[in-house]
Amino acid sequence: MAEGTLATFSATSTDIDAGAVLTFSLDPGAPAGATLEPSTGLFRFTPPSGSKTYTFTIRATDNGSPAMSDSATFTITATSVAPTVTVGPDIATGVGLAFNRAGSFADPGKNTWTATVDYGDGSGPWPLAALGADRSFALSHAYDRPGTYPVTVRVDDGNTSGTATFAVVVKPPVRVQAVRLTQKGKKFTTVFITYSDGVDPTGAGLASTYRIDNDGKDGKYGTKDDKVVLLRPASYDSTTKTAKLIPRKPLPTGPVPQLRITASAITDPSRLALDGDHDNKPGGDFTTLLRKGGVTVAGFRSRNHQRGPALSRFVVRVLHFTSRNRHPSIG
Ligand SMILES: [Ca+2]
Ligand SMILES: [Ca+2]
Ligand SMILES: [Ca+2]
Repeated sequence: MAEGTLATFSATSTDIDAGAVLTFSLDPGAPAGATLEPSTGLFRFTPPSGSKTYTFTIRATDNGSPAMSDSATFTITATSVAPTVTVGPDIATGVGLAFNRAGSFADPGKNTWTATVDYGDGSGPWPLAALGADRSFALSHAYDRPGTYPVTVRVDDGNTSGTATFAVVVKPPVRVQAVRLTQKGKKFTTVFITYSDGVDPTGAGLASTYRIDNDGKDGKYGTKDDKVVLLRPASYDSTTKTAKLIPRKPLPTGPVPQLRITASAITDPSRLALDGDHDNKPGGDFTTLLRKGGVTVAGFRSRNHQRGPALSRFVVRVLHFTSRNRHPSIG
């Protein structure tokens, strides 16, 4: 039988003396916790934990004088039962955003349990110190890279252990997927910015989130002669995940304007900021040059990333600005 489960039966005995009253008892040496009702012979025993064989001797004594008795010896063999661990389904979260999950385990034995959790990111198994009296535990962890991480909880009862696993899917932070320009004559009229995920329309639809500069006569950004291009009120279409910027005056395609997006103003559904600098972590402003005639910039450089909607003929090349070659801040 399984550890921690009740064994019960009634002992019976017959006495050939008419009217004899029998009293049942357990002989000394019976395992602790075993009981036998003297009058009915009801036996009860719950093996506490582990695989073990228990021996009992039940004695029936009559009320004659002298009292006569008889006994029977039997054994109960208990087997260890591994804990059953429950952790729930897979869960999604964002980079740097801790997920929280409550789990539990069941075990019929009267064990002393220890538990570990491996969050699947190479940090190794951690002890789960706070096992609740109700056999519950709490999981919480944050990941600093996108990916799918198997989380394994192991509960050990001293004899055997049980495990359960679920996956934490850490989504990459939102990025700029494409920047598209429409041109009329020799001027850009509209800038479309498509994000890789739905973003908060408040920030994405604000012109102040975006900044377009011309580099001025010196051909450099971050210098005094830079000119800020005034924008009309911006808008954001949550269906296409695309923001629309319209300069107050169409942008000449001659000088190469620079677009900068303030990362903190663009937040994904997990409220994580735009990964404008493509380091897989939220934050980092997005900067790109808006070149005419086919040198316009799209944001994604990774081949694994899905391209945005069909881009105009102006999008032919992907540029990525690292901290080495990025233009100085002009904020
Ligand atoms: Ca057990
Ligand atoms: Ca300049
Ligand atoms: Ca980043």
